Amino acid sequence: DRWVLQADLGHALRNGELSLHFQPQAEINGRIFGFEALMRWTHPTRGAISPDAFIPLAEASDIILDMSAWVLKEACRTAAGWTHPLTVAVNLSPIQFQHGELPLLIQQTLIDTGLPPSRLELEITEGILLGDFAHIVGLLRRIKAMGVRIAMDDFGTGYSSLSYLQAFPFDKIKIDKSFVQSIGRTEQATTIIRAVIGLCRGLGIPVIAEGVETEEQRSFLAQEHCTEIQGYIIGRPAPIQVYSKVVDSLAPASTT
Ligand code: G
Ligand code: G
Ligand code: MN
Repeated sequence: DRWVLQADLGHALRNGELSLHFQPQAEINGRIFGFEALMRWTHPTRGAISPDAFIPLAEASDIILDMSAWVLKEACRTAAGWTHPLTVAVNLSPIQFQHGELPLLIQQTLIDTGLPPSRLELEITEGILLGDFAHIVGLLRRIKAMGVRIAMDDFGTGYSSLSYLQAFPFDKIKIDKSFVQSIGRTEQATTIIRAVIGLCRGLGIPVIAEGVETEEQRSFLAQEHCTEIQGYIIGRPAPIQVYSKVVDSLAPASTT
């Protein structure tokens, strides 16, 4: 089954079966400042397949490189077309750091799409730093030098090492949804979130909490001085048309 799916994945990009959903990111008061682009695969016979199922397959076969290049370009192209200069966040795969010239791909994509670098944020997971650490930090520094921001995704779930925060000046930390969803349920999660927010504030790194679904979670985060949130309480991942009012609301009548 895995093998068949992997073979199908090889055609997915060419057959136009991949698409992007966009999920809003907001200030704690709900004002949307940007979107995270999330890859979707609609299989011709099986229908929607979750990224959790197909991204590991794509990563096992280098198909991830073409798919990721497509996501980056599609996300930048879409964001460049918005009336409001909102930000767009794109997830990177560790495989992209092992092959090809990632900084050049990013630079070329910005040139081709016309998106200003300041509007692009790239999300990496802690796992990326497990490889050749010095090499990867070197690539991250080159990307950051272009004016693109780098965020650490799923913070606290993987191979968290506080030394990573010292080794590279991350522009944002994303607190994993598993912690957010334990707010009010376990004292440990509450304490961890409080500590991460305090740590990042001390280091001067902005924090965004992921997976915020309830007002109880939002108000706890507000009380802890978390400044940004992402989650169903703000909006679900959806085709960008669903958010056309947000990205284009003040479009001058003469140009529409
Ligand atoms: O929305 P959700 O089910 O979309 O995403 C599940 C997982 O897939 C998340 O961990 C997310 O980071 C990852 N993911 C979604 N889109 C992409 C993508 O374009 N590239 C990579 N590498 N991961 C992605
Ligand atoms: O790992 P990453 O942060 O890139 O993954 C984002 C994932 O989180 C996607 O699968 C997305 O659909 C999911 N997600 C986003 N907001 C919420 C939320 O409020 N609740 C839950 N359960 N999942 C969410
Ligand atoms: Mn992400």
